[in-house]
Amino acid sequence: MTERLTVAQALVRFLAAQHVERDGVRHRFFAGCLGIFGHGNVAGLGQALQQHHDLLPYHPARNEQAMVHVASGYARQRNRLGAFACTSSVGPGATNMVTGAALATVNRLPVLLLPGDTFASRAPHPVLQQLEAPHDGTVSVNDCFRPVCRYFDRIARPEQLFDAALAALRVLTDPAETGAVCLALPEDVQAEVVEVPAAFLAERTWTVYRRPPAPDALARAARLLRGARRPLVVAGGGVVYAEATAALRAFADATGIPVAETQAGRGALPSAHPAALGAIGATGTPAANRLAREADVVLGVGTRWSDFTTASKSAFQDPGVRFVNVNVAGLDAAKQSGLAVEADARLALDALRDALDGHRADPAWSTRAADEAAAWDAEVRALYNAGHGPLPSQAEVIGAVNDAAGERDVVVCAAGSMPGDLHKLWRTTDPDGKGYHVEYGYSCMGYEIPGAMGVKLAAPGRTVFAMVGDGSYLMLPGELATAVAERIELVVVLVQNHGYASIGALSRSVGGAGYGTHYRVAGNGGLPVDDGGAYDPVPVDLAANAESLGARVLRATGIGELREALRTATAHVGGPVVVHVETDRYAGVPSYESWWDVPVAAVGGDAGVRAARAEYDEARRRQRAYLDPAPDA
Ligand SMILES: Cc1ncc(C[n+]2csc(CCOP(=O)(O)OP(=O)(O)O)c2C)c(N)n1
Ligand SMILES: [Mg+2]
Repeated sequence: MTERLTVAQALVRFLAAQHVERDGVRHRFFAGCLGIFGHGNVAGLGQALQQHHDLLPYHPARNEQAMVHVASGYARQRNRLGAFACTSSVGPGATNMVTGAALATVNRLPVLLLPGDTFASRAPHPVLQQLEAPHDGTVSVNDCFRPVCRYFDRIARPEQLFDAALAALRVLTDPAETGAVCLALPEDVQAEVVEVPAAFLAERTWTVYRRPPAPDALARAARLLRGARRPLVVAGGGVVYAEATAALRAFADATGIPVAETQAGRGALPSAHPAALGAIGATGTPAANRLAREADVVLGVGTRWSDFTTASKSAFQDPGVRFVNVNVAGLDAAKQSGLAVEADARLALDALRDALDGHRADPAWSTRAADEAAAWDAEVRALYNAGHGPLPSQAEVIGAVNDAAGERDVVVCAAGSMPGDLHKLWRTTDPDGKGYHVEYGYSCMGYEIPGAMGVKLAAPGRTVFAMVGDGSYLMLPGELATAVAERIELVVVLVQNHGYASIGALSRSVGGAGYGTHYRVAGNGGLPVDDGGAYDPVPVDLAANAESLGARVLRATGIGELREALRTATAHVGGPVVVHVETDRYAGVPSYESWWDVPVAAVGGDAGVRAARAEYDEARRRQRAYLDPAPDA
């Protein structure tokens, strides 16, 4: 049995019929389609979406990059068991999605991209917005998606749809392979007829099986952990995605092994747990970084070992340190010359706990972890209540938002100085680890508002706080209008410090005096010396900007007013609220016994640059290669 449909109609009906299942729980995979129409998709996919709006809801967006961020935020909050499709026109609409694709792929989040493409027939070429490549007739701008997607296909003939669509779904629903997937759709092919077999349109379920650890690998990992004198767990995003937070808690309780967390893994073990050391690495707590320095066996669970996690490979200094990597992805399991345990995080943690059979870490080591964690907690309290003036510090703003957030509420952030401060300071409470959502794989300015919209669509029962710097806000504020149109309730905390405080501080640390990191009148953004705070900011009014997009805006001066505004904002229904607060850009949270490899000019520059280079050379001496293989016996 077949049906005569356009390629676009067949695709929309296929997407609506896809389901995903894990642990016996089954639901639809696609929540809907986000999009912006142009000549490359309005007639083909646009017609199909209109005809089948009851099967696959369509949400018009304002910027193609931002709509892919909405999809990423959604997929992450759904632990990768749900996704959005995103459709764009040809040309600029399509390339606007490339950054979103990279973010999704770097963070291993499923999003399906459906850019229009130029004519497969080539009859009217060159069409509006077409890139002409004199050397290659098969190239279009959509080839930019190849390096940033986990699967790329171009449907040049209608019958290719069946094979391409199934390949796309296999990758999207595989936790080890997932990321952005791109099906480029030439605009003529979208509207062409294809005989569609009924089986292609039938309900289909993609089961995510939990992969158990190989018995040999498990036995070796258990032996290593038994022999460890100073073991440490590093929990990454994989713990949360695998819904393994309860297993992690049980593992920590049974073994007394302290737990540090990456950005994506933050909240895997709630802050109040005695084994919780919080953030590790370049933006880590002194508690985690001190224990990491001495750890001899490090059990990384669901982490990709980014430079921020390893403090650019300086975090672990024990000369004999060895790694055990539990990961669904072979790429990550093999890192740091670790013992690769390619497995689901929950099954592996449960199996390791069983294999350790009551074995506990040295009580002195566990007690030390609890003492360090308690000392750090006191430091957080002090930073939250610093009473800095006349403008408050960013840490105090974070403290006020943390206090306003309920146990299951979510904080979202991505770039600037806030991700590091949140990593250190945010007190996590949600037992499922879904309360902390900092996109730090791609750390993409502009993610905060659209990413938070995706979170809210995935978790309507939670209050979602998007913490966004002024620089990040200016990059991509337009989706606020979409949040207004779609009545997506968000609390956006807009932290105005008149420029790039994070990069300014980084610049000063490399002897650069904050060059080019202030927004200034007279176009002098790159003043030669730091002005120590007496700067003359550009008179932009971002609160008025947000208001103009239809958001409710609350202007807070100081922490008292901020707390009041947050109370009002969290009670607001029916759309986004923006709380605008100004902070002191120079009142930063320090880095605690850590380092980030940012190379300093080896020649040239002034005395400041030379001093920074000397410091850099010194720090590089602590960088390790982690080439020693884990012993296999
Ligand atoms: C799209 C993008 N461009 C550039 C960067 C590099 N970058 C990281 S943070 C930052 C400044 C962010 O400014 P703001 O949002 O005001 O936060 P603040 O640093 O002031 O806390 C820049 C330019 C980035 N992460 N993403
Ligand atoms: Mg700023």
